[in-house]
Amino acid sequence: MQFEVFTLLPEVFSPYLESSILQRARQHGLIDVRVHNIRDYTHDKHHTTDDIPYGGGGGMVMKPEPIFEGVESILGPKAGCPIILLTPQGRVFNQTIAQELSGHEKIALICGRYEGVDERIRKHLVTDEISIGDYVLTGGEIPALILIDAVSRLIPGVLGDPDGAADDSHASGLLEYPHYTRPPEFRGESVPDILLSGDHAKIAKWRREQSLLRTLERRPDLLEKAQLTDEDHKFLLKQKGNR
Ligand code: 21W
Repeated sequence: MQFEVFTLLPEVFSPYLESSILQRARQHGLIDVRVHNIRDYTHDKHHTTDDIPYGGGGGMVMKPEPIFEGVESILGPKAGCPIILLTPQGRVFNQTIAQELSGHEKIALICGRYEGVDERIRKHLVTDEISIGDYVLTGGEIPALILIDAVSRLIPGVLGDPDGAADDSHASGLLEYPHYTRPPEFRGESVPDILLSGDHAKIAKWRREQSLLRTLERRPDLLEKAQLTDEDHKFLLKQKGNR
């Protein structure tokens, strides 16, 4: 899978991409991230990428020409792949969107800075607008890295474990059950006996119930979309009765 990233801060991408799982994925040819400096597609003496807004008001707006030229020179005149603008105005990124994007061979990501981008970029270049949540950042670079991270780990072979991604809390629609490792007792707190029992059926049942409980407590909104069995429903009803 190929990511073509367009940004005014190309240097922020390498440290993360050169670490751990994504580095390995790149070395194995599973993903390729090319980072393009929007400033390289300017032609004036000062390499201008932004300008004051028509109509007045504060802040600066990213000019259309360098972004159009950069994207078109890398993707060709008819891209055919998603061209995603990272913007606070986009649809909010989630696991379903990550799965959908992981089906593409190539994705272009445009990172905004300043107050935003000239509206003609949205209207005539971009195919999709994505936000990573309702808080204010200084630009789209970290959102682009988040998207690359979430999409890459869904590509077969990127995670060591072949069904690692299927096991995820957000793939099942529930939060994860509690995890424990050695030692069996730490600062007076023991690992639940059931996990040491060796009874795999009981352990699976306990984990499922813990997932349901956690989701009910912390993210009841997720229960509406989660795929629940009759037994799950019975368990949840019993919990609600006890509160
Ligand atoms: C932040 C750009 C605020 C524009 C009304 C008028 C990309 C982002 C970004 C940024 C504004 C994402 C204003 C979650 C984010 C991003 C920079 C608007 C204030 N309000 N996902 N002017 N959060 N942020 N400026 O910030 O580019 S995806």
